[in-house]
Amino acid sequence: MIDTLKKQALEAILNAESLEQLDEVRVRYLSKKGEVSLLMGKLRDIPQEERPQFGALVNSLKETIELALYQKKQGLEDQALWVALSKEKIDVTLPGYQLYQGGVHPLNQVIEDMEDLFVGLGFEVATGPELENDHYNFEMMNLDKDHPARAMQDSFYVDENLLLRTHTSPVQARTMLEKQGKPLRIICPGKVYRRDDDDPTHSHQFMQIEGLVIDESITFANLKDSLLTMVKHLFGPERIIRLRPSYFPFTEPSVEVDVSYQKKDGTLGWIEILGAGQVHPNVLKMGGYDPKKFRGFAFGVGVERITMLKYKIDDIRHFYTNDLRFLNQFKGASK
Ligand code: 2U9
Repeated sequence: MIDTLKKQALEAILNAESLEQLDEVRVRYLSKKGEVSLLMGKLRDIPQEERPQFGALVNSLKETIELALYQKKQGLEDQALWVALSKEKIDVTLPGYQLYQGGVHPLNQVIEDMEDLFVGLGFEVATGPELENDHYNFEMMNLDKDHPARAMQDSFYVDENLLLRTHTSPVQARTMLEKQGKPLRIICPGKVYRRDDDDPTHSHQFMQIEGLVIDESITFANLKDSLLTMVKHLFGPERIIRLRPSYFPFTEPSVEVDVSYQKKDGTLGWIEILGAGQVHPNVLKMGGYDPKKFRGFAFGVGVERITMLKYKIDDIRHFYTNDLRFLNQFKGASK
């Protein structure tokens, strides 16, 4: 009787095709009023001495059915999962989430482009502190305490001696001392600060690139050639430059440099873009170079100014206000 029941139960479990059908089998055999409980109820009808053996057999039957149910349940669940997964489709062609990707700031693009050019010409890139002392910012640039040109570079002083550098020239002064009289070729890009009322063409903080070359046989022709190379690289091979006499305390002679452009009527126009000159003998001397033996040339250019000219930007403040409508126009513009 027990064997027949076992056979029937195992067959029913084997034939169950769904979790629902399997549960029906469980109820039929293992619930309170199920076949196994009924069998247990027959315990009273059999002789006392046979009861333990009968009880053990029914318990073993129950365990066998439980195990078979458990295994079948696992099988059916795996099968259901497999069916669900094989029906489920992921459309790999759907676009993913759009991640915002920033870009290099237009001023940094121009700086990086200039660095590439000048490194290719044999220059090193030098940087230095933005908080400078009076000595490097002014004294070593041939601007002593009562020099009227100090007023041209109205400054932000932190105390009597410390100020936010008004140009990157102190980096050049420091490099001259480091090089201990050896020839040098450097460009110095960086932020500079001058007291100014901000408007479309002025900012109290802006960026400069200054260049300095010192060697034994440097001439003005070397300066002119370097500047022409720079201007053609920046604005195009059709451009030419024009030098006009000027004055800076750290260079003698000094020039202002204009770049050519074609006016609407086809004639040639000129726009001032930078200042330059032959390094003043006093500056050479203070930097540890003998002016009888060494010559140098130097130039300084406002990065905002050339970037504005290159990309026809009408207000310097666009560079600092982080408006993505402005900045996004320069994404991917760098080489
Ligand atoms: C050393 C010697 C000489 C750097 C120079 C200029 C001319 C110049 C201006 C351009 C626009 C500043 O950003 S701006 O306002 N600069 O005209 N700068 S010569 O001369 C040096 C620098 C360092 C040791």
